[in-house]
Amino acid sequence: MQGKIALEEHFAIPDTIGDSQEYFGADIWPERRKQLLDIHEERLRRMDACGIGYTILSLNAPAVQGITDTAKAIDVARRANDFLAEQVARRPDRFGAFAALPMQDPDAATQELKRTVTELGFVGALVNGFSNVGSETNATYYDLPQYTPFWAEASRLDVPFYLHPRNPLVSQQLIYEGHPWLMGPAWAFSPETGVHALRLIGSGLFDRFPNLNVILGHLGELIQSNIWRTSHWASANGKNPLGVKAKRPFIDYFRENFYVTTSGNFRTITMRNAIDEIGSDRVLFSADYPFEVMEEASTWFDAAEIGENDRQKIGRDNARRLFKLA
Ligand code: GRE
Ligand code: ZN
Repeated sequence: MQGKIALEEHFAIPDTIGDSQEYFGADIWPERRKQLLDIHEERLRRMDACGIGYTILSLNAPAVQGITDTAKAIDVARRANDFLAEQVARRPDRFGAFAALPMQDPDAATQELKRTVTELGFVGALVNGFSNVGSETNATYYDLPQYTPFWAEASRLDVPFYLHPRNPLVSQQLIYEGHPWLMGPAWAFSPETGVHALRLIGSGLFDRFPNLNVILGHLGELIQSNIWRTSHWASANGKNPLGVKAKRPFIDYFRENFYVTTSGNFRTITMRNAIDEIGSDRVLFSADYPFEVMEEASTWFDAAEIGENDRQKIGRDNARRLFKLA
């Protein structure tokens, strides 16, 4: 398929590049490093070869979210966003931008979202899970009350919030002890990110801001396969013994306030499951370059056994509508 749009595609700046190194052996890292730092050369050549017409770029992970010094987080986010804006300005026909946000300071994050969307033309934000506020042992999640003004601004600006993975806090890694191969993309990223999304739902966030859209990568971070059961047990359902704040069943918010992308999860059965669960209007193509091979994502997607109308929607038209692209 030509003219695809991809939206979980990462770059890095010198301040953040080191965060991605641990996922690769010394043999592979130099190539990944180069790919993360490149925007206009290899990336664009691969996009051409893959039929990807437009890429929405985002910073690598955890990057800003992992910076314990809030003033530094604010500074790195701002510089990353300014750098990205300059790159997009060179090729606005091929690239768009998600903001990196210093969520450590809800007010600064709100201002940066507003600045990047209204002044730099960014189409939303991509945030790498919880923020370490003041310490590496702190995890601050965005359902907490101090984020209400932030969500109000995201709702007012009407831009999506991409909740991207990071690893759980060290204090939460006991279950993986002795099994380091389950950290990161193999498993640990998804429950960390999926639970964060369920926290947003259960907090009643989407009752307060019904037009908010949250995007999850990796075909839903494991939520979709358990959503009936989570909804069955966690929703208020008239009984509400545990005091959940959300008024309606969890599954309703998953269908109405979430999008999922195919980033890093090139499995037709799972994509069809997402189409069945939330509808082909809410599934979006993505690769997760350079953590995944752009050609593998595209070759899989272009030939996947789904209807051609769905391929056009997932490959391009849904993103065009969601991000109000020309
Ligand atoms: C990512 O998407 O950010 C990512 C990593 C590390 C490994 C795989 C991956 O940061 O997809
Ligand atoms: Zn990613």
